[in-house]
Amino acid sequence: MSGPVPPPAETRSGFVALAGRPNAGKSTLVNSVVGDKVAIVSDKPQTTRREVRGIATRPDWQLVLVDLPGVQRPRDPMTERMQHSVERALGDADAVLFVLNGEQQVGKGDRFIARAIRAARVKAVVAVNKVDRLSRQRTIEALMAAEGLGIEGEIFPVSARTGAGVPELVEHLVTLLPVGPFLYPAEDVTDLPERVHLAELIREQVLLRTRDELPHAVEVELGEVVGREDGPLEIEAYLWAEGESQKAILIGAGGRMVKAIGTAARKELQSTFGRRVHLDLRVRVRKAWRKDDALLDRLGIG
Ligand SMILES: Nc1nc2c(ncn2[C@@H]2O[C@H](COP(=O)(O)OP(=O)(O)OP(=O)(O)O)[C@@H](O)[C@H]2O)c(=O)[nH]1
Ligand SMILES: [Mg+2]
Repeated sequence: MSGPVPPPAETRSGFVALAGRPNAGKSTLVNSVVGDKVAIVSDKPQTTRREVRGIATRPDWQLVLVDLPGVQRPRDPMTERMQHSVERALGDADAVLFVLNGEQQVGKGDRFIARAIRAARVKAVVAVNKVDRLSRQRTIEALMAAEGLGIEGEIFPVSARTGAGVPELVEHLVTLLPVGPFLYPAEDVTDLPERVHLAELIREQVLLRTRDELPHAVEVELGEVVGREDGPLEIEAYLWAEGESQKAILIGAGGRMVKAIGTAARKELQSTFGRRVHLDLRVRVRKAWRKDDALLDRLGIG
């Protein structure tokens, strides 16, 4: 038979919010489902600070995954805002995907999240992640521990890193979506504004190269972005540090640290946006930026 393919009779679409402790692999899982790097990932807890929606579209469904900050006790106005945004997102979603780190024992933090999900009265699914690091026996134990959390919903063993188990999980999530038209254009993979996406990819390189308190104390804000035809995308960005000693670490001996961050970030940006990038990074001190409501608003946190 020839001729145009008729559109599917019925489409499903909706939002699935990801909840879980910091470092469970929520952002990695979103990138794996979307097939593109929409959310930044690092081994530091609390990598995600702002909601990121990753969009996966097939002819008959559109799944919008809402990547959220890891749930933990707030420590300052910034983490408080992050926490509130998580609660709001759980209430607004069509379903919640609770991501557990299979490498760790189920703990107090997970039971706290399980209670919040039950209280939100939303359909839930559990993913036990990082099974690529577990033996068969330990995977079974992790699945049983997940069951002990008392979430009414299916439990899937997955590896966001290798993709194992992810298609089965996605297939199930789609069945939980309401019937309805697509919410975003089929070619979109995220709703992040380009400026935020750019700043996040730079922040990822800061996270990968810093440790202790520093990863949590740095924020990236874009300055001017100029993209002339035939020329590179010229990006100016500020790295906000909270004090002079942090600033010194970020700059590094002879400027080596900021240079390494800049080189790596430029490569990421070039491959993500498919064009040449010129990046001008400036390290600045802004005391207590995590308590600065106006700045947090501008940065879109909470
Ligand atoms: N081995 C293995 N590592 C994983 C897997 N998924 C994620 N990771 C690693 O776990 C770390 C945390 O991943 P993220 O995706 O940033 O975790 P997150 O849950 O989004 O963390 P927050 O944003 O801090 O809440 C990173 O180092 C990932 O590479 C997995 O399936 N297997
Ligand atoms: Mg994350």
